[in-house]
Amino acid sequence: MFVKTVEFVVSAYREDDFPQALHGEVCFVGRSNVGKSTLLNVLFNRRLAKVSKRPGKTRSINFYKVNNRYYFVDLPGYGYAEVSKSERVHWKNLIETYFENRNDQIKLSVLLIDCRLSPQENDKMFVEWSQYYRVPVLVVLSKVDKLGHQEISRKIEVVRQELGTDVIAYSAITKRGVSDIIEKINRCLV
Ligand SMILES: Nc1nc2c(ncn2[C@@H]2O[C@H](COP(=O)(O)OP(=O)(O)OP(=O)(O)O)[C@@H](O)[C@H]2O)c(=O)[nH]1
Ligand SMILES: [Mg+2]
Repeated sequence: MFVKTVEFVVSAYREDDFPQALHGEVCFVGRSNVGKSTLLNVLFNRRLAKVSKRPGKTRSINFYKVNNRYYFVDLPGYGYAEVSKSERVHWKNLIETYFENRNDQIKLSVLLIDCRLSPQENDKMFVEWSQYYRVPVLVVLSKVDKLGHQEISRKIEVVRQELGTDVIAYSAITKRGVSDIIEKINRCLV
C-alpha cells in the first residue's frame, strides 16, 4: 500500500490556517456528498476523514500528512443548495484561495463526479482552473456500484466528452478503480 503513515494536520477555515508546504499535495474536490472523504479513507485504509449521509459534512479544508512527505487535502463540497448562500460563497472563496495559494504545490487534483449526475457548472469551472494553473486533473466517476455496466460505459463517455479529461470509474463499496487511482497519484507525486 502506498500510504504508509497518515496523520490529520489541520482543518483550515481561512488562508492563515494553511500548513507549511511539504513536497507536494493531492486535493480532492467535487460537489457535496459525492464521496471525497470516503475515497480518502479508502486510500488511507483508515476511517480518518469524517463521512456523512447528509451533504455538507466537510466544511473546512482538511489537510492530512501522508508518509511525512505529502498532503492529501479534503476540500469542502461545493454546490450544496441547503446551506445558506453566504456559506456557499464562503466555501467557494475558500476553495479558490486554496487553489490560488497552493497551485505550485498541487501535483494532482482528483475531481469526483457522482455517476448518477451530469458534470455541473462548478465541475467544469474547476477543470478550467486546473488547466489555467497547469495542475493535472483526474476525474473519478464515483459510486458506480449504483449503475449497471452499460450505463457506466455511457456515462464515462459523456463525462470524457464534456470535460475533456481522463475518467476512472470507482466505487468505495466494490473497490473498482481504486488501484488505478493509486497508480495515478503515485505517478504525479514522484
Ligand atoms: N454506494 C456508494 N456510496 C458511497 C460511495 N462513496 C461514498 N458513499 C456514501 O456517500 C455519502 C457521502 O460520502 P462522503 O465521503 O461524506 O462525501 P463528501 O464528498 O466528503 O461530502 P461533503 O463532505 O459533504 O462534501 C456517505 O453516505 C457515503 O457512505 C460509493 O462508492 N458507493
Ligand atoms: Mg467530506
